[in-house]
Amino acid sequence: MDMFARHPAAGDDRTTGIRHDWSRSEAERLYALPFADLMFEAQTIHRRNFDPNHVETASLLSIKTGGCPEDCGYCSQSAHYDTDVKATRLMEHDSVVETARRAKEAGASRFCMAAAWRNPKDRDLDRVCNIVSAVKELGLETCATLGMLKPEQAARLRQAGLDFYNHNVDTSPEFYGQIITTRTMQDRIDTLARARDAGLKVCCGGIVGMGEQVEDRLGMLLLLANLPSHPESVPINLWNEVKGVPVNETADRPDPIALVRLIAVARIMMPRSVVRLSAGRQYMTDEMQALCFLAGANSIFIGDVLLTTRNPQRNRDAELLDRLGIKSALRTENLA
Ligand code: SAM
Ligand code: DTB
Ligand code: SF4
Repeated sequence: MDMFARHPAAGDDRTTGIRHDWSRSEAERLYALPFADLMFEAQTIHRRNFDPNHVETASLLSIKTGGCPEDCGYCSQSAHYDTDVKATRLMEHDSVVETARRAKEAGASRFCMAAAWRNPKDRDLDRVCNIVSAVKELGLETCATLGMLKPEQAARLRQAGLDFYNHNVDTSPEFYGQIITTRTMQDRIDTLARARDAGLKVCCGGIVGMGEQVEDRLGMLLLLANLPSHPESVPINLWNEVKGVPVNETADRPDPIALVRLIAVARIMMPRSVVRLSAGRQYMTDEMQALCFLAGANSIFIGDVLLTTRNPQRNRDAELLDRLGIKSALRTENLA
């Protein structure tokens, strides 16, 4: 199937395969392909753009946990819900840098620092900028996720050496209002544009398994793929269960094949983006993860915890990648 033959007009670059004019019917048609055809299409595109035997390893640290004023219905860190997470202050500079150093030793190539803020205060941003510069000096790629940014804040982070800004759309525009009321989808799109304008690379994706329909998952991919530039990183999170948050009432974990199909559609619609199999790997079998890598996922978070929830143990990941012959910075020999 040649999804490019029908698009000789603007937005269609036949040499790179990068398009920003995906229609819902195209996304639905891809998603509904016989599994073998969908996987073949995704693998073909994946191999054209990436080493199919390489997976990026990112490490995550919550540098400021809990007490967040936003009401994201899936999140353990929102102050609106009674969860087991205790609020902390912004971590000390040296402990963040030491954690980053250990993450590098353990096989991380990117270090992502997350703060439970609606947006950073300028005073806090000064401290984060110093941390970013020090982490960058360790030879790690740097990523931060700090909530909404003003244009000058994005510029300062870039100057400090930040490579990526993570800010997720989380779900489809249609389902969004059922999950978050304190921040609009347009607020998120504005922050993404500010990060991009400041020269930051963008990491943007969302969550599945919150009770959304397949059409919402495809709606989220359409939103991402039709942004003015594709995010360089697209994290696909499977909701990691958290007690005490409203998403418990609606949560519905997708059937594994449905998730593999979604990853394949993301790969086809955003051929050059690194697709991260993000939260929720703790629920996945090795076989399911292997299918996700075949479908085009080429990044994972390593480490036993994400921000407040669990991730597969590092030795399980190292063994899985070894069994699949996948190269990464994470090797069994650097297991401390
Ligand atoms: N506070 C910042 C913000 O939301 O902009 C940054 C940190 S926030 C935890 C980053 C992203 O993690 C969220 O946008 C959401 O997509 C994802 N996330 C949060 N809790 C999750 C959970 N329980 N399961 C899966 N993904 C989750
Ligand atoms: C993203 O899309 N997933 C990461 C990162 N960006 C910041 C966060 C996952 C958090 C999972 C829930 C937790 O551990 O609290
Ligand atoms: Fe706050 Fe981010 Fe959690 Fe939303 S996802 S409640 S903004 S920490």
